[in-house]
Amino acid sequence: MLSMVERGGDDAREVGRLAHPLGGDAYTIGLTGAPGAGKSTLSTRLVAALRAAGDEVAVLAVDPSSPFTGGAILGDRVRMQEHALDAGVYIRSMATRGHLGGLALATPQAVRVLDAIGFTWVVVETVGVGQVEVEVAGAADTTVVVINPGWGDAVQAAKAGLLEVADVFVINKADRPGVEEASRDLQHMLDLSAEDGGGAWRPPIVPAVASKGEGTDQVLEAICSHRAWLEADGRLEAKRARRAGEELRSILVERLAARVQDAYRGEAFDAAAAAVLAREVDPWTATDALVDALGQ
Ligand SMILES: Nc1nc2c(ncn2[C@@H]2O[C@H](COP(=O)(O)OP(=O)(O)OP(=O)(O)O)[C@@H](O)[C@H]2O)c(=O)[nH]1
Ligand SMILES: [Mg+2]
Repeated sequence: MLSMVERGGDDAREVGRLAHPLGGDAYTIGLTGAPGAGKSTLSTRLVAALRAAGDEVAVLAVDPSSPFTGGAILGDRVRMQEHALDAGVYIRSMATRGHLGGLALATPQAVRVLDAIGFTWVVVETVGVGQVEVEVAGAADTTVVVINPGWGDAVQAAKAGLLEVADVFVINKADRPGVEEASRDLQHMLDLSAEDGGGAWRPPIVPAVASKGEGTDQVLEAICSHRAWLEADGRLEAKRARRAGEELRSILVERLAARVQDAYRGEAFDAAAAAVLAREVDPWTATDALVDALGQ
């Protein structure tokens, strides 16, 4: 089913249609950050912690197929091997097949399938470079942004748009110097972007050494606090309602764009363009007629 989703088209739509009524119970965690920040190492640790609690976990490692991360899929497989024999864990790398919209459209469908199958948690790992990758991770219930110690990393994260999507910050590789500086930078930027008024969520900043498993429990606690905050006062429902609206909107835009494309190739369009050229009609009135024709 995930392969169908990856390929897109009618099969993907049919899979989505069948899966949709069965889902709604999975909690999604987005994990994003610069290449090599330690996302996969951290997600392996999180999987272990969630498994220890008896939950079933799926991980989608979204591979942007960029030349810089060509080794990502193999690397992830090797790192994730400790879970290979565990039936309660499912790990898959999703390829984008080169076209950008593919990633944005296929990932939510893949999550829908894993949700329908009954995974309690779905972790979506994306490299936090590029708007689409950031958006994909940001569409999770809780989004974890992984940065590394040292001056400037937090600033880079902010430039990539990661500040806006972060619910939890992890300063991974805290065995290296510069944890304090990175934390201070983040605090400062959070102060600047903080919303006025009480009740807003302020992303906690959690140091971790994923390679040694240090800080995993604290990261999970931060995720669970954010979840508890979302679940209070109907915030999670509101967030998911916004997401459903966003999804509908993008399907609608896609559909309408396809129809516009058809109309653009039609005779009525050529006739309208000729009439505009001959000054028989102004472009706005001509467009009104074309839009009316789209609705039929
Ligand atoms: N020193 C140190 N190294 C770490 C830590 N966590 C991960 N690493 C190492 O950092 C490298 C990259 O880790 P990954 O988990 O593959 O990072 P990633 O963010 O998933 O990388 P991409 O998916 O390629 O973007 C590996 O060699 C890890 O062993 C840490 O806490 N400290
Ligand atoms: Mg990775």
